[in-house]
Amino acid sequence: MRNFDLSLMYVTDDRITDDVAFFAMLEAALKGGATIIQLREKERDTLSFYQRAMRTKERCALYDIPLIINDRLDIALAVDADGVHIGQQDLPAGVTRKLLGKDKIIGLSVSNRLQAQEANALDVDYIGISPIFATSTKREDLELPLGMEGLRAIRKIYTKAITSIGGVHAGNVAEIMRNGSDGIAVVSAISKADDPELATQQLKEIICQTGFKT
Ligand code: TZP
Ligand code: MG
Repeated sequence: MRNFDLSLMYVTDDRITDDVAFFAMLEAALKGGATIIQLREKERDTLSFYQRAMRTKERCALYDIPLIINDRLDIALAVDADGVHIGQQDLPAGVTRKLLGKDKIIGLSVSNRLQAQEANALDVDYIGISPIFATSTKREDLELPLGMEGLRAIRKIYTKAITSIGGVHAGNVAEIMRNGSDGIAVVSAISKADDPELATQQLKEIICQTGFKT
């Protein structure tokens, strides 16, 4: 599983604590055409994170969509997820690769050009530009938005796949794709939409129109 479609990542919303609402939202994203799911739970204890991850994996498997786990390598291993998404302060990429194995997906957040340069030497599958635009969804440890200029610069530096996260919505997806991103990753553009399935479909349509590469 290192061949995957990064074009439309739904990053789950950790403000949705209720399981019924959480899984309804996940289903909407899957039905709407999300190509990869990232389970991100910042407040949850280990047991309930694990339980949510198990159920999320079952749902993703029904749609043949990969599931990656934010930050928590132990949870990814425990549920045999398709991969992990790590930040600059998590376990180093090399250690993560060693523990996770060669067939799993590893994504790494980068917030500047130097980190993108360094990522070229790492055995990761994609980087996530974090953040591309300002967002109120993630407040802790968030660097300055890189914007289109930062994205273009990183596109020239980094040789593998790039996704962009932070303040991404239907109104700015096209320019993100045109400026060199291979995909987008969103929380609120799906989870805060009036109709999350429709919102996912609309994001996907714009991505397809701007010609995503797998
Ligand atoms: N990492 C960088 S920005 C962000 C994360 C998890 C939050 C993105 O949320 P939204 O609602 O899509 O701006
Ligand atoms: Mg992280």
